Parts: sequence; structure tokens; C-alpha cells
Amino acid sequence: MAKEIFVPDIGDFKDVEVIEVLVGVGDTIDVDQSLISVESDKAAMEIPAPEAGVVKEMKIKIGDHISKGSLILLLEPAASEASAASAPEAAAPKVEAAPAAASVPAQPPAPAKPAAPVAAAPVRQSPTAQIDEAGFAKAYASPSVRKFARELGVDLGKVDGSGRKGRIIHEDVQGFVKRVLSQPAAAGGLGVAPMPDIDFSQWGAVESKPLTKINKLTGQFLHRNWVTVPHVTQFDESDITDMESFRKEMAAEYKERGIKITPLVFMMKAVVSAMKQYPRFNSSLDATGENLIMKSYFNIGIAVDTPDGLVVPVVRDVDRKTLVDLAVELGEISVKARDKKLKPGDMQGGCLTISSLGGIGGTKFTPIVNAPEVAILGVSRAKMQPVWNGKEFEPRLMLPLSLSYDHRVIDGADGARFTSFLSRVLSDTRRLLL
Ligand code: CAO
Repeated sequence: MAKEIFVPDIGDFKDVEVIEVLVGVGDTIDVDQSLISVESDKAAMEIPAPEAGVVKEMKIKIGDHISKGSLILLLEPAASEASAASAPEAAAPKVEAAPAAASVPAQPPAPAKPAAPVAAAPVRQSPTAQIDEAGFAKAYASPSVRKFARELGVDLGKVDGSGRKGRIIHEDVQGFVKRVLSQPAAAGGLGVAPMPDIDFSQWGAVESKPLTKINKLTGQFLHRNWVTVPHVTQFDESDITDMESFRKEMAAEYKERGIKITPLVFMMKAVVSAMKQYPRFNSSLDATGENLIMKSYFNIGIAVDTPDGLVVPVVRDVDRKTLVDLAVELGEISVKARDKKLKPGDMQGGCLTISSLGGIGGTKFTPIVNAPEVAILGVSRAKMQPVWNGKEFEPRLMLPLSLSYDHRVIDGADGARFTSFLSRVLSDTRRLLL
């Protein structure tokens, strides 16, 4: 038999307007589920179901005015409650089920703190921005809408209300989520305006040249790394005067054997030495972004400029090779790269990349991290500079270093420690023996 569900004791609220009907005929409802929202001049509140069951008939509609004792609906009690329904007290509205616990004042102007049950609702991962609690509290919405918004992670302060007097209703929250999800940012893009399609020939003669396969591939990786890795670039310099005089001696010796010894091989060794000192530079974030994979091998990628674009072959086990071994290998991979003979495997497994523009020029630059590596060392052209030795200026050969790193993995202090260490090793290559 259907049971009449009345408005319980709702305190000072009398003749208040029904602003939302939250259930309909045929709905199966739980005990304490909100049935209707009412609103007075001062606040809004929800009336919860005193028991579970199926709604048989609605007795009120939006716009009606109700007070304690008004009939809300007819309910067919759930099986477990059916027998208890015959008890006289079960038929009467339960005052202890008063809406106080489920109620949240929701008038628009007064900033109110959401009631505990709402504030405690889990905030799920959502495509929306973080919730501004002050704006959320001020939003003009009923408790059930607030709860709904919390569940979806929607910041009510950003939602426009289409209800009476600008009240935010369920449909407004749903519409907001749909709009956010349909924006490119939610799909992993950046939500930036597309580049306009411009006819450049309107200003003069032009020629369209297709990008090479390497240009396109490199472009994709560089773009991904540029937008997904939070970069910091640490600049430093190293006094390589002594290293250069030693290198020149060696270079003259090995030139007859067809081996070219450039500053790069010293840098490869010095970088490995710094990676051993600061192991986070020899790591990668795993796909979840929650674990660091620490590596015990030392493979260094070398950026090589070719007529078709930039490639990064990898020199393996640099820690186990001599300067001469590295010079030979560097010569070989440079030729392979420029002759397009590199295989995909030759460009995999790198731990940290060196991009040396020292043979070309420039003072410093900001290289892009070759993710999933976490750092890249940019090297510019060494230059004679006056350096103060405590008594006088001395001409010293100074090498500019630019270390870009992934700030999710490496802190600024470690970035500076790494380049300082590198600088010391290059200034005194005897340290490579330690
Ligand atoms: N300061 C001063 N001189 C330097 C130097 C430096 N930092 N680095 C190299 N040199 C000198 C070398 O000693 C050499 O001089 P000599 O011919 O008198 O011996 C000359 O510059 C040319 O060196 P190199 O470029 O042929 O050799 P390398 O070992 O320094 O570099 C390679 C090899 C493959 C890295 C280089 O040829 C190359 O392709 N560099 C470009 C990398 C690049 O494009 N990076 C950018 C990536 S982001 O777009």
C-alpha cells in the first residue's frame, strides 16, 4: 500500500517555495535521498526521504508553497520496510529525518561554508580547473546541485545558472561539463587557436618546400617534449684552457692515424662523471609519471646536424671507453648520420644528450630535453676571455655550457650542482681519473 510522505519539521521555514523536484514517479529511492529543494528569502534546503521505496505519485510541483505537514508524494515502501509500514509511527513524517544534516544554506550573496557532508564528498579527477572554494560557496545552487558538482569536480563559481533568479540547476552543471569536455584542452591538446592559413605570395615571390621525413619526425618529438616537459636551463662556463692544450697535443698525435679528437669527447666523459655523482640525471620517469627509473648504464646521445635535419645517434657505455675510442666512434656515427645509414636501434637507449654547437658559434642556447631523458647539455663555442685570478686578469679559454633539465625530476639546486661539477672536471681533466 502506498504511503504518504509529508514535509517534516523544517524549523522556521513556512510557506516556502519548491524550487526543484528531485525525484519522479517510478523512481526507486533510498532513505535520506533528497526529494525536493525548497527556498525561502534566506536559504535553500533539501527535504530527504524518511525511508526507501518506489515513488507512486507526486503531490507537489515546482512553484508550490509548502510547510511542515504538506504532502510531498506517495511511496511504496521497499520490501524490508513494508511490514514496518503498518506501525502507526512509521506513517508519520520523521522529525529526526529533518533536513538539517543534508541542508546547506545557498542564498547567493552570503558567502557560506558548505556543510560537512558536501565538503567531504570526494572530488574526482576532472577536466575542469581546481575548485575555487570561495566562489563555490557563493554560487547560488541547491545542496544536491553542490553535491553533484563536487562529484564531477566542477567549480560552481564558473557555472552560469539558468534557474529562477540565476540559480544553478543540475542541467547547468551537466552543460558545463559537456562544454569543457568538448574543448581541445580536455582531449590532451593545448586549447590554443589554430595557426591561420596565410597566402604569403600576396607580399612577394615564395616557394613551397616539403619538410624532410627527419624534419617531420624530429618536429613531432621536439614539440611533444617542449610542451610536456617543464624545462629549466642552467647556464655555466668552464675554464678549458688546460684541457685544450692537452687536446691539441693529442689531436696532433692522432691526426696521422685519421682520428679527430675534438673537445666533445672530453665533454662526454665529464658528463658521465657528473651523472655518476648526481644519479637523477641518469633516470627517466616511467609512463605513469610516478616512478623514476634509475639507470646503471651510461649511453650518451649526440645531436648531429645533417643536410636532412637533426638526428641523435647514441654512443653506448661511454664510462667504459677511452677518449680515443670515443673519438673514433664519434667520427663513425657522424659519417653514418650524414650518409643516412643510421638504423633506428642506433638512436635508442640514450641516457642524456649533448648538443654541441661549439664548432659553429654562438654564446649560449636553450636545448630541448630529449625525453624520456631528463637532461640535455648544450655546448657553445669556447672563447678567450679575461678572467680575474685574484691579482690580475688572465686570458683563459672559457667554454659556455647550457644544461636544460626536466624540473619534475631535477631541482634547480641540483641543476646548478651538476654544471658546477662539470665545469670543475673540464677545468682539470685529471679529475676524470678519480
Ligand atoms: N668550442 C670551440 N671549438 C670547438 C668546440 C667548442 N665548444 N667544439 C668543437 N670545436 C671545434 C673542433 O675542435 C673543430 O676544430 P678543428 O677543426 O680546428 O679541429 C671544429 O670546432 C669543428 O668540430 P666538429 O663540429 O667537426 O666536431 P665536434 O666533435 O665538435 O662535433 C658533431 C661533432 C657531430 C656533434 C657536430 O659536427 C655537429 O653536428 N654539431 C651540430 C649539433 C646540432 O645541430 N645541435 C643542435 C641540436 S638542436 O637543433
